[in-house]
Amino acid sequence: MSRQRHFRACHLCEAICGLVIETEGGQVISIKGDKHDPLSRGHICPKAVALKDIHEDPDRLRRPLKKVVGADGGTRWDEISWEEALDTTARRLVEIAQRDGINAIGIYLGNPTVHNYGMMTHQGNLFRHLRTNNRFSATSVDQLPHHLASLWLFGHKSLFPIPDIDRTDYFLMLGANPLASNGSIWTVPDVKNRIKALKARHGKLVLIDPRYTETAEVASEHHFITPGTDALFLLAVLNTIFSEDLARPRQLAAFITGLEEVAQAISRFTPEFAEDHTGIGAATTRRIARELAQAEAAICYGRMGVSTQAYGGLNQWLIQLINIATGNLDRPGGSMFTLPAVDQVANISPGGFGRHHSRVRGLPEFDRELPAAAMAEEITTPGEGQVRALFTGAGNPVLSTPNGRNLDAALEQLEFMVSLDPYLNETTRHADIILPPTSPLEHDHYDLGFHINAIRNTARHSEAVFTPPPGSLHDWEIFGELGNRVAVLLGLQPQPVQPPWKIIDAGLQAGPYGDQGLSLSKLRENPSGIDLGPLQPLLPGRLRTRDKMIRCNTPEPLADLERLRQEFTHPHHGLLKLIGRRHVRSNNSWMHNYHRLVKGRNRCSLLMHPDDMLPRDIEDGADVTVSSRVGSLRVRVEASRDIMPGVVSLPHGYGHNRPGIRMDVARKHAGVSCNDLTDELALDQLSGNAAVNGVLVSVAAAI
Ligand SMILES: Nc1nc2c(c(=O)[nH]1)N[C@H]1C(S)=C(S)[C@@H](COP(=O)(O)OP(=O)(O)OC[C@H]3O[C@@H](n4cnc5c(=O)[nH]c(N)nc54)[C@H](O)[C@@H]3O)O[C@H]1N2
Ligand SMILES: Nc1nc2c(c(=O)[nH]1)N[C@H]1C(S)=C(S)[C@@H](COP(=O)(O)OP(=O)(O)OC[C@H]3O[C@@H](n4cnc5c(=O)[nH]c(N)nc54)[C@H](O)[C@@H]3O)O[C@H]1N2
Ligand code: SF4
Ligand SMILES: [Mo]
Repeated sequence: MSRQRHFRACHLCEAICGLVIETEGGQVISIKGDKHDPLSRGHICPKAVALKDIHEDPDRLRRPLKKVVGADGGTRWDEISWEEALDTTARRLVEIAQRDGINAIGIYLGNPTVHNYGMMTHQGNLFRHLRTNNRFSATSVDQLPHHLASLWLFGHKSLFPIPDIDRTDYFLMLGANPLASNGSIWTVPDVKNRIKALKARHGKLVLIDPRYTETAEVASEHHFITPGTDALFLLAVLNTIFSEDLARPRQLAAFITGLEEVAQAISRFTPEFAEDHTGIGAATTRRIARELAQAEAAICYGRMGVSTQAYGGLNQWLIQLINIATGNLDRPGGSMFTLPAVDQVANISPGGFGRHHSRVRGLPEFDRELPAAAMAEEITTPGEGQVRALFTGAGNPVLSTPNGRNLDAALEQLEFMVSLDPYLNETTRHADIILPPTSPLEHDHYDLGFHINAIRNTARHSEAVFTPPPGSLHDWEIFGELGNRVAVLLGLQPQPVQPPWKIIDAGLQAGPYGDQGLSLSKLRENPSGIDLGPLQPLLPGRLRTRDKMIRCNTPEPLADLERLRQEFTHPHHGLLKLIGRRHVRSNNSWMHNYHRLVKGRNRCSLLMHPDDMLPRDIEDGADVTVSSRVGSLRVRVEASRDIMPGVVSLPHGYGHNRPGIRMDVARKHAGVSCNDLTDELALDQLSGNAAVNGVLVSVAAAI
């Protein structure tokens, strides 16, 4: 048997590292970093080897499953043919939609959708026939505030300013831990060395986080902040920039308006007002504001910790206003826009906000999706528009959305549920039919979702490593097949389904580098990827606002200032604040079934400061009960001075001890689900994003 080398992108996180995979026969022999990849330069993390483990996992489903309820009321899963699985799914969806109206269909799409380009290019094949208001996704437990800020300021939900770390002098980072996450809305493989290089050229990384994280260890400066108070800190920074006359929008001045109005509206939010709540001294805040404003090139960036909290929308808007006011938007070494080879900004809708609202709680849609925190009530509350059938794709909302227990119970009330997923897990166990796609190594790959967020313009296409086994279907083929079956049932013409690479090839040729000959065949000749250069200033041309202006005085976040002011004029409550935690060997809820990633110390523990443990009589390593409005759970506590007093931290994505799942290794490392504590009512009221950070909890020694 001959050995073969394959060049391949790792699709597991946003860093999109280039890999060299050696195979022999049907086996993966080795997985290494690809030194010739222009973006990742050979970097990989310990998760890359999981590509082999996912592919070989005996628990990974290879055939469609159908739930069968026995005479004794017990359930079992039968393997069925693709014909039966697809026919039944299409028929049930159409029946329910025709009987109860289209809003009786619910859709939830999870995070790996964005890491699997065929799911992005082909979901429309099915969903164009299911134009329900009840669409949900992981976006509203994640980056929704980034989209909103981009829509408001730049006119398109996907126009994300990307920290140009390799050329910056000063980096103010809030609520992100790229050393564990490898970067998010910021495709920045090898981030540790890039931070080191920043410091070596006498630049500075200032990190604001309630935990002294892996990233804090390499930062120049770290400051604890009370969870959920970042808006006060950001306002204080911006306020200082205005009041000390440090605002200089430089090249942006010609196409921004409304900055003065913002300066006026925030004048009461001083560093002194913030200090009482954030825990960051007024003098420190002023110094940071001055350093940032006076640096030749500076970045302000915030991620999960400032998005999935009560002021996510306000935070992300303020972050961009700081970049704008200091002239660091669209400037080398600041936050810049990419010009990706397949240009999503040109190809997809800009997004919209609040054009309809959820039936039960009246929460606003964003980009035709409702907040995931509203999903359970839309299933359980009777009336017109109640969700009776649910399609989930690449998602595990039972573990990843607030009050997961509540959703867990709600899913049982559905009349029909189908899951496009390779695993029988906490969510898909509620399905009537599970449709498992091919393994990632069995289909080709293009990073449609992440070249657009990368610190350099690059493009790369990876061929499939293995030929899919007979009788298997890719995610995109499943969407195509289902879409056509639904079309026929609706009396419409089925459409030919072209493979996603054809769409990419067309996108490359029509894209910004098409006139330089970029095409799929060119990428195939360069399997490590093609470098299209560093990010370039692109404004105002790339703005998608109607008049190519940036209107800084966005009414919605300005109105939200009053909510903030009111909350922080009231006294404190005395409860602890729960935040999350990521680890480089884990990835959301689905990376716990691979022995080499979960072996060793149990990582699903509650971090707590000794000063909070002493008065509660809690000992290091003991079990504690953590309780919130929605529930309580028992978990082992780990004393740590790396966590701010008053704050506790528990990772999400665990809780694999539920009956009926088929993930053997994960069950043995079950842990508890942090989202059995997070609250579906705790939202950023502005955006509808889930506030999974800063959840009020009490902790007591377990009895
Ligand atoms: N408390 C708390 N909650 C959080 C977070 C947090 O920090 N704290 N983080 C939030 C964030 S940022 C996110 S993105 C969400 C994630 O939330 P989800 O996207 O709902 O959950 P994942 O854990 O990513 O589950 C991915 C599912 O996709 C399946 N899958 C993997 N690859 C493929 C594929 O190629 N095709 C298909 N069809 N299926 C596939 C897996 O088997 C798994 O069932 O969780 C959010 N929830
Ligand atoms: N290894 C690994 N990598 C991943 C993932 C994973 O699960 N594991 N998930 C992927 C996904 S889907 C995403 S979205 C990204 C997320 O990428 P990041 O946002 O970089 O990762 P997090 O670890 O969630 O970082 C959030 C930080 O915010 C802090 N924080 C919590 N609350 C607050 C607050 O109120 N204020 C401030 N200032 N900070 C706060 C937390 O302590 C934490 O350090 O990671 C991606 N990469
Ligand atoms: S950092 Fe790790 S998981 Fe992320 S793309 Fe690179 S190798 Fe894959
Ligand atoms: Mo995410």
